[in-house]
Amino acid sequence: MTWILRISSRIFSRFDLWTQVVFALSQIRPSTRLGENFRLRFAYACLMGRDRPRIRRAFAGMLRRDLDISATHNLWLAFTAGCLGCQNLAVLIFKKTAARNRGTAEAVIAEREAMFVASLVNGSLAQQLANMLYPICSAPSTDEPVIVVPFGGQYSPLFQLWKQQLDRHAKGRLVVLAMDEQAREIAQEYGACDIVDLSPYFGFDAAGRVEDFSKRHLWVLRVLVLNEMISRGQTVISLDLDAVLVGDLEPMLQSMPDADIVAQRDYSIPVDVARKLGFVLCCGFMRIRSNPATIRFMHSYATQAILEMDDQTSLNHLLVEAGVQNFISTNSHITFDSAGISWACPDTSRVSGDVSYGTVIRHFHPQGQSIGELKKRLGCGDTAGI
Ligand SMILES: [Mn+2]
Repeated sequence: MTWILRISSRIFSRFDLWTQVVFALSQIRPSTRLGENFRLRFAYACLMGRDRPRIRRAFAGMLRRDLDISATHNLWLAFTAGCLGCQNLAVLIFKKTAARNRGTAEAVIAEREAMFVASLVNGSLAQQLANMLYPICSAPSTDEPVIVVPFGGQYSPLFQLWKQQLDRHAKGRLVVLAMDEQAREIAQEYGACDIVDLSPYFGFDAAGRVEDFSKRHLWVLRVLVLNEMISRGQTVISLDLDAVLVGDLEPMLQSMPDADIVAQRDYSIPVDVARKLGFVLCCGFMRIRSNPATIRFMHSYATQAILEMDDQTSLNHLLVEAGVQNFISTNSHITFDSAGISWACPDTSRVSGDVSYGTVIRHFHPQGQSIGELKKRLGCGDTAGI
């Protein structure tokens, strides 16, 4: 019978019937039987319908039934409580899980999550970041933007390629968000960049890689960093490490209508927004000016990112909530107004989500290709363009 509930939840999701999604999936008992995908779907439906009493009651029932079945399951229950905007409850579940399972890997994760969520909610994390960013943001100001990129040490060959292409095609002060010790050391060796050490906010597995549960911390941390920089008057270009420049950035920006925020246009998550608007904004590439409107927007973006623990879903949800006005589409870009901000997105022929096309930025999602292969696909060998 559970397959009917699973399929129904899919159909309900398709029509944004979040209460029904929660109701269908909460019939599958215990909730440990949901499986990873349906757990994520359930959490997302909770997020989308977080103010509805029926959804909150369904989750409360699940919590009474299924809390402490396993430590791993508790981590998900706590995460889902966060999606409902109950961060204090999430912290409580994480703490209880840590205490009950001392000495296990799950306890270590739960302990760290409790601290992370609590420091997000009480503002101490934002304060720590502000302190770290103070020297960077108060350096003698130039007209050049700050270019922000997150970097985990395991991607060091990609960092080399990304940096080579950045030096060829963009101007600005590079700020590396180092996720681990190795990334910090490599960025230091490269020199000529500022480093923000984010490693204290991640957990690591035995091989020294960022542990899965804490990976998502990066997205909220990045929004908080951008928020701080924008409110201190910096123009910021934010790029993913897998968003590689293959053409000059400035001429493209110059050729577009003046906009507070320029961002990559995509058709991906959140799918419900993509269906509604016909596009989503992708956080792999953004150029954000600093002005009173963007400063105000970034504050609400930071709040939303803390709730959703994701930069892209929260950005697009803010867009849908505010509505899109004055939408204009041309061959080279789209422009629109939303949330008190003017937005522009280059056409995908210029900024793409694909490794094989896009004249200025290609934001591919690495699928284990070698660097040599990537260079070939991107058309940027060591001598190309020099
Ligand atoms: Mn990316």
